Amino acid sequence: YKNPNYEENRRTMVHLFEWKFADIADECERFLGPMGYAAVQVSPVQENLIISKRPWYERYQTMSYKIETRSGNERLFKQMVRRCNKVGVRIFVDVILNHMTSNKIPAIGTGGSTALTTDKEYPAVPYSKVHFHKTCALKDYSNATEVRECELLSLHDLDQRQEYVRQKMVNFLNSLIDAGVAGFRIDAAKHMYPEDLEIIYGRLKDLIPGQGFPKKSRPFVYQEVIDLGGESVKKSDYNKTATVVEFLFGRILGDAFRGIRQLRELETWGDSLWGLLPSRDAVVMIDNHDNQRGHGAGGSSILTYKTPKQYKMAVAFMLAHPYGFARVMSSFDFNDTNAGPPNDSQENILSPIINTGGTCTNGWVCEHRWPQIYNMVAFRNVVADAAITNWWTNDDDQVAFSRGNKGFVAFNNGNTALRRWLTTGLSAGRYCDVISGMLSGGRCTGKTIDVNENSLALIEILPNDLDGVVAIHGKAKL
Ligand code: ARE
Ligand code: CA
Repeated sequence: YKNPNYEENRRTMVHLFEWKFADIADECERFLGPMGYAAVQVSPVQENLIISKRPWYERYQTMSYKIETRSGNERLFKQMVRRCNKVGVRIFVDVILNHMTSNKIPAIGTGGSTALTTDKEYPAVPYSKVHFHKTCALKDYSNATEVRECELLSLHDLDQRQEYVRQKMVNFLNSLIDAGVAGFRIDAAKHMYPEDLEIIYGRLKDLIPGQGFPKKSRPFVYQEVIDLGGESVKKSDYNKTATVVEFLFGRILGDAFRGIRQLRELETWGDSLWGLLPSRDAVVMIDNHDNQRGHGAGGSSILTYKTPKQYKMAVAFMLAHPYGFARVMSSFDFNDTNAGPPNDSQENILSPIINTGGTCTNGWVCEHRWPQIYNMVAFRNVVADAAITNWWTNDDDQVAFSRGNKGFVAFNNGNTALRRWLTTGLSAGRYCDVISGMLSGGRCTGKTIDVNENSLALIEILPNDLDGVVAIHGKAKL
C-alpha cells in the first residue's frame, strides 16, 4: 500500500479541502491535469452529522457510509473520479474508520440518516452499542490501550477487532475503489490497532483497470499518526506495509523558514538523524487542514497561506527536495478557526471563482494555483529522482542545491543580500526563474538566469524581494 499509483511524471498531491465534487472534476480538467499534479485528496465523503453554523469539522462526525455530504452525492462522486482519472489525476479519499458522531442533538446526517447517539445506534450502517468500545475518555497519550480504545474528542469509538465492523469498513472502502479511487488517508489511524488496519487493507480490492490502473495495483494508504515523539503510540508501528503522514516535517520546516532554525541546518534534511520516517514511507506537507488553524499538531511552528512569503519558500523547499510524498494544501480563507467553507444562505458550499490571472476568489485561497507553488510542482516532475548535489550555504540563512543536472534552487531567508556565483549543475544557457515568472510562449515572464560553460550562474536574491527563492530547471530553458 506504499505505491501512490501516480501517472508517470507526476509526483504531487493536493488537498482540495472542502471542495465540491463537481468543482474538483472541473479543476482536474482545466488545471491540475495540465499543470502536472498527480492526485487530489478530497475531504471525507461519508455522510456526516449536520452541525449548526456548519463548522468544517462536522465532516469528521460520521453518520453512515452513504456517500452524501456537502461536497456532493454518490453520482457526482463517481463522475468526479472518472473525469479526474481521465486527465491523469488520481483521487485519494479521507476516510474515518475510528469513530462515529456522538453529538446528542437530534442527530441528522447530510444524507438524511438519523442516529440515536446516546445509545450508539446508527441504523443507516447499521451499528449498535455492541460494535463500540465501552465509553471512556481519551486523556492519557502515554497509555496505548487508552489511545486505541477510549474516545478521541468524545467521539464514539468503533471496535475494529470485530468481524462485523471490519466488513462494514471493507465494503465502504471497496465501493470507493469500484468508483475508481487510487487510495485513502486513514483518519486518526493512531487510535486504531495497526494489526486490525492490516486486516482491513488486506481485504481491499485491486484498483480497477478500467480507469487506467495497471493490473494488480493496490490502493495507496497513508495513515494519520501524529508522532512528534514522546508518546506510547509511534509512527514506526504503522509503516510496515503502508505509509504514514510525517508531522515532524512541517513543524521543523516551519521553524526553519520562520527563522527559528537556520537554513544551513537543512543540509542533512531527510536523514534518519532528524527522526523522520524513511522517505518512501512518508507523506509530507507544510500545513494541513488541522494545523493551519491550531488543531492537530505543530502549534505556532506551522506556516500557512497567512504568511505568504515564508510559506511559499517552505513549500518550494518541500517540492525541490526529494524527501517524501509531497502534499500541497489548498484552503478556504478563514479567521474563525471553526468556520466552514464559504457557503450561501442555504448552506450550500460555494464554488471557487477563477480570476483572469488564474487565482481564486469567492472565499477560496487556492494555494495550488499560486505560480510559485505550481511551478515547483512542475520542477519536482522535471527533476524526478535526481539526487541533491552542489549543496551550498553561507553558513547561515542562505542555501542552494541542484537536483543532478536537471534543476537548481536557491533560498535567502536572511537579512543580507545573496549575490554570488553558484554551481547549478545545469548545462550552459539562459534559463527562466520559475518563481518570479515562468516560460510562456517561448518567453520568460520573470528573471532570467544565465548558466555559463562551467555551470556557474550569478544568483541574486535580495532580502526585500517578493520571493526569497529562485528556481530553474531543464524544461524552463530559453
Ligand atoms: C469536535 C470538537 C470537540 C468535540 C467533538 C465531538 O472540536 O470539542 O469533542 O467535535 O463533538 C476534527 C476537529 C475536532 C472535532 C472533530 C470532530 O479537529 O476539533 O471535534 O473533527 O468533529 C489528535 C488525533 C488526530 C486528530 C487530532 C485533531 O490523534 O487523529 O487530534 N486529527 C484527525 C483529523 C481531524 C479530526 C479528527 C481526527 C477526528 O485530522 O480534523 O478532528 O476525526 C497531540 C497528539 C495527537 C493529537 C493532538 C491534538 O499532538 O500527539 O495525537 O491529535 O495532540 O489533540
Ligand atoms: Ca479507537
